[in-house]
Amino acid sequence: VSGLDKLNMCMDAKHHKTEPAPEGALYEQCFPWRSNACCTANTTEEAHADNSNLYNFNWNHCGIMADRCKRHFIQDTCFYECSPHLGPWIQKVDQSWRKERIVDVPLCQEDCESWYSDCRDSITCKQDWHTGWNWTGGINKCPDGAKCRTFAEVFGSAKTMCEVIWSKSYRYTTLEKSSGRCMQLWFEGPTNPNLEVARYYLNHAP
Ligand code: FOL
Repeated sequence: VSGLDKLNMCMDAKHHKTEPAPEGALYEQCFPWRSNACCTANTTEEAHADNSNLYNFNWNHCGIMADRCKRHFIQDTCFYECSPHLGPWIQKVDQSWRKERIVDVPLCQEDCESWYSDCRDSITCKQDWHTGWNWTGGINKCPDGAKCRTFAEVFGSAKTMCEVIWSKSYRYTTLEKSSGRCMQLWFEGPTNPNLEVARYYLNHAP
């Protein structure tokens, strides 16, 4: 993958298109990605559903997740499925459901902190939501011995939640959106601010 392509590409994963392209009508919270997206309209509609067929993942595994918390998970799904500017953080993986993933995407502090503060009182039973569920019955249930507790109890901090919930997809930062040095889950389209952030990290690789 060339440097320029890394600024505009889709990871090789379960629902991603092979290449980014405009989408006429992305659904609700995914709307800001419409001018250039790795997701289809259908994926974005599913992203808003409980137990969507994307991963059969059940947000309500410890009772109903509050809407103000769920909207952050919907936004994370839009970001994960639609973003065309994640190239600097895409790595190959050997998983049954995807060949590539994102690792250590520097997340803007406001986005991580607001996600955690809106979810503090919601309930879960696990820190890492990628593995270790009981899938008998077709959707994820808490495994034996995993107690349902508040996010505040399970994660203890915004940093731990953002970094651990999707097994290091994100890196917590104290950078603000205005810095241009962190990736934004929440922005108002149609210009995606994350392109310039990706360009910066591509040219300042660790
Ligand atoms: N959001 C972000 N930011 N990064 C991600 O990597 C991400 N991934 C998902 C959704 N949003 C994301 C996908 N979520 C399983 C669980 C969750 C999931 C996808 C798949 C799952 O089937 N887990 C099995 C193990 C599967 C395996 O690794 O072979 C389990 O044991 O629970």
